[in-house]
Amino acid sequence: MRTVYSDKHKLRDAKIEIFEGQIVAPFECPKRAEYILNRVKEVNLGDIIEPRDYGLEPVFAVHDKDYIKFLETCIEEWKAAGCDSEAIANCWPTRTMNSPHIPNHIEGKIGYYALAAETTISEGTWEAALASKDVAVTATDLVLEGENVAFGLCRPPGHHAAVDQFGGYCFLNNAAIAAQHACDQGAKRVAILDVDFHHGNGTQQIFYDRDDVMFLSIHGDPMDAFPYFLGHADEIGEGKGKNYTFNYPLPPKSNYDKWGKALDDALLKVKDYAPDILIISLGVDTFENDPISFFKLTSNDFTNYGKRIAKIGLPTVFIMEGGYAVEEIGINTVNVLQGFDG
Ligand code: Q9C
Ligand code: ZN
Repeated sequence: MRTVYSDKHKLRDAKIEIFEGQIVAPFECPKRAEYILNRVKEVNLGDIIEPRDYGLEPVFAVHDKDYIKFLETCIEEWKAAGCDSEAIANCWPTRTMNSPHIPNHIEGKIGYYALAAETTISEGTWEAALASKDVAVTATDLVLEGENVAFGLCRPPGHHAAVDQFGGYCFLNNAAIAAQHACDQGAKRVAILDVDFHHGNGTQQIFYDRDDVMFLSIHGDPMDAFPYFLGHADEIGEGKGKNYTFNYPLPPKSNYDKWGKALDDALLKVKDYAPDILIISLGVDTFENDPISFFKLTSNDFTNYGKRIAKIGLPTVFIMEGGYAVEEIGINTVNVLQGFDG
């Protein structure tokens, strides 16, 4: 299968993350994409191609216009306010203080648009996020144009990004932008299966009331894992979208036995839905040695589930999301893709 990749991901190179009460080097770092790309080359997975430039149109089809403006100008505004640092949120419209007014000051504005504090906005972040969505849309177009599968090596990831919020290392929701693009190109039904360790809260929110995009997610139970406030089994969609969202929250230490049962159920639902295209939000932070997650999948399990996804026989786009065991991220990611390719 072909891999879509852009060097521009390197522009997202933040120096800090807030983790367990400390300032640490970000888990979501440029080395991740390097390891994946190297593995793609090492096993000769297929050609590696540059993304096409889709501009902002597919972004506005999913995200709020003022949110996009904010992402674009955030770091400039932050510096103009006298802060010589990466932009980071430290106050929010919380449950008891949530008027609809969006503050003028960048400190208030970033709180309005942030869903968590761990993720900074650094110089170059916006440009990298733009390239990442181009990678996702290009991979999707390859499949819409007739290839049976393609891999979008996206970085930064996207599935936590909501209509007008960033966080969890995500800025633009690459998988959602890709799915909406497929709809706009004439797909009648699209399914997004999110196998990242974390719940894809952003993707869920974007398509929650829609029946033309099904969303399914297998993830660490939000009672115990980020993003904490979404991803419960009783979230099933609303309005027309009722019964087009499916969540499979799993407890700490879940192994492939347990995880695979959720996958089987999700794949049955996808098959019944018979989408024109399947988008996999591919995070490999389900790995047993992932530093920030709690599932127990082994490197071989990734190959196995790639095969299981291929078995339902749908045109499939893999969109890279998380995975933070950097040394093994290339092997685990490409194992899924090779499993799919057989
Ligand atoms: N104690 C993605 O995988 N922090 N984002 C978790 C764990 C945020 C993950 C803290 C993790 C975001 C795309
Ligand atoms: Zn994740």
